[in-house]
Amino acid sequence: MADQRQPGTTVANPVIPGFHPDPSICRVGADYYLACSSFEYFPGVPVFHSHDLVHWTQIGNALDRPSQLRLPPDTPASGGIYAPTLRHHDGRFWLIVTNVSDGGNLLVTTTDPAGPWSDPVRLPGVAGIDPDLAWDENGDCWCTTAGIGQVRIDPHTGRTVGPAHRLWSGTPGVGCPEAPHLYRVGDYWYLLIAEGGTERGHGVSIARGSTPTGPFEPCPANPILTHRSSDHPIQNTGHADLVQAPDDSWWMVLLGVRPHGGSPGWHVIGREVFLAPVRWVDGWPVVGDLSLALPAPGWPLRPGPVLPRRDDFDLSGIHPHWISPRDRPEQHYGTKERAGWLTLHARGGSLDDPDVVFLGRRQQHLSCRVRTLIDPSAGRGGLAVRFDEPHHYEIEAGSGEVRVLARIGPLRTTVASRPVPAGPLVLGIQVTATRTAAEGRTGPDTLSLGVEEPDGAFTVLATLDGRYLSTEVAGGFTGRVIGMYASAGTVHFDWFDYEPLNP
Ligand code: 6LW
Repeated sequence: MADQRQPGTTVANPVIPGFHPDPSICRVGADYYLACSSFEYFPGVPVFHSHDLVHWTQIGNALDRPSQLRLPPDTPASGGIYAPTLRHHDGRFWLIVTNVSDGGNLLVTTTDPAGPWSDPVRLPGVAGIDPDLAWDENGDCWCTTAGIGQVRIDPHTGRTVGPAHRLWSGTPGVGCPEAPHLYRVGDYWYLLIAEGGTERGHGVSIARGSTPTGPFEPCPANPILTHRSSDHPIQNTGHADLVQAPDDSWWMVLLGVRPHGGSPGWHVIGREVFLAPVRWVDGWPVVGDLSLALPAPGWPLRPGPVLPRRDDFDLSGIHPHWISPRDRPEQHYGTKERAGWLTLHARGGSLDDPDVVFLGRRQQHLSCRVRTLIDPSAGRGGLAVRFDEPHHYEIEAGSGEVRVLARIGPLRTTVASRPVPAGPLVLGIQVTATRTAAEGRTGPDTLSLGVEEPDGAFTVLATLDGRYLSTEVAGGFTGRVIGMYASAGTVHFDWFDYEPLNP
């Protein structure tokens, strides 16, 4: 087995920051592909590519057409798309996933993971979330779901073949067995699961058997990974998938969070993708160091992709990282109406409304600055940090003024306002993470919302506590998304800057 350590070399974990939970990975030759959950956002299931497991580039979204992804208007925040499994088999990529808000499990395929992916094959006979796909030596396809249950399927038609059966309930006394992935490694079939719930008790356990249908013998060292009851800076570690590198080393991708501030610790950008080395001892996987500075894989690292700092909206298409709640109809979102600008036509009247016209990208860094040049002369709109309908902060321009608005649960308030001259102006939000070792009651970060003056100086209208836009307050499975919206009429945006800052 290859040496997994390069003395003195570290790379940053998380390898995919921001809300990208439930990672599933596969390798084809020298290329790795990874997919994650997307919940109420359209398009759904972001797909990433990497050559080294460390630097990832989003190449598309598996579900990017309404014929593949319907999120009805009553889809709640954190409804929609849960937990894909991505596999390569028989010359094709297969992705199985659950739309909890429209028909349950579905499967799409492609020969190019950047897309397009096929229209979905539905699996009405497969109950449960977190579906996994595995093919045995006979070519039979096994679909394993949270619980942990299993049924044989015909992946071409979505029909089940034979009855479903229960495989494993996880470790006695630990709840929520979920996120199964089934693999053949050497002489055994391995059943990897998450258990303990996706919060602080999360963990990864494994069992093995001689057939894909069991019986399965739990690993005596379970959980093979958990940070529960520890003061580790990465918490909620679980929902993992395994991959073997071309040099025969093994790796785990998993979700984890980075809580910040005082007790109880708030995580604000959701569950992120972390990487950990794995070695096999006596036929069981042993998970190595999982830290914010990860020992580099034992192969040459290529330079990582440069994050697009500015989106200029000069092309007819937009980057795949842009997402919108529930749908993104062309009549409300476009880059052709005014050349070089993004045009938004309002539908819902505010971010409180499920049909708000909002185009955002995940906040991926604990500290960052975003700016946009808005022309609100034919409407009203602005720049928002969205968690869900009852939790968002925004700075909004229109009718000769800018206002900072905050919605926290049942409370909605205008925090500050000021007149501005007519015409385009730059709105900005700076997110500043609290330094570690914070006092007991310090929040995770602050958000300063303001406008840029003609001389380029940034005037802050309000600085708000970030804890109210966190999973610990809002609940659910997502994280912050920052972007542009329209609340009345037509609003144009010339560009959008996202700049990571050192915490
Ligand atoms: C997902 C489940 C989980 O279906 O959270 O962490 C759920 N694990 O496996 C939503 O992401």
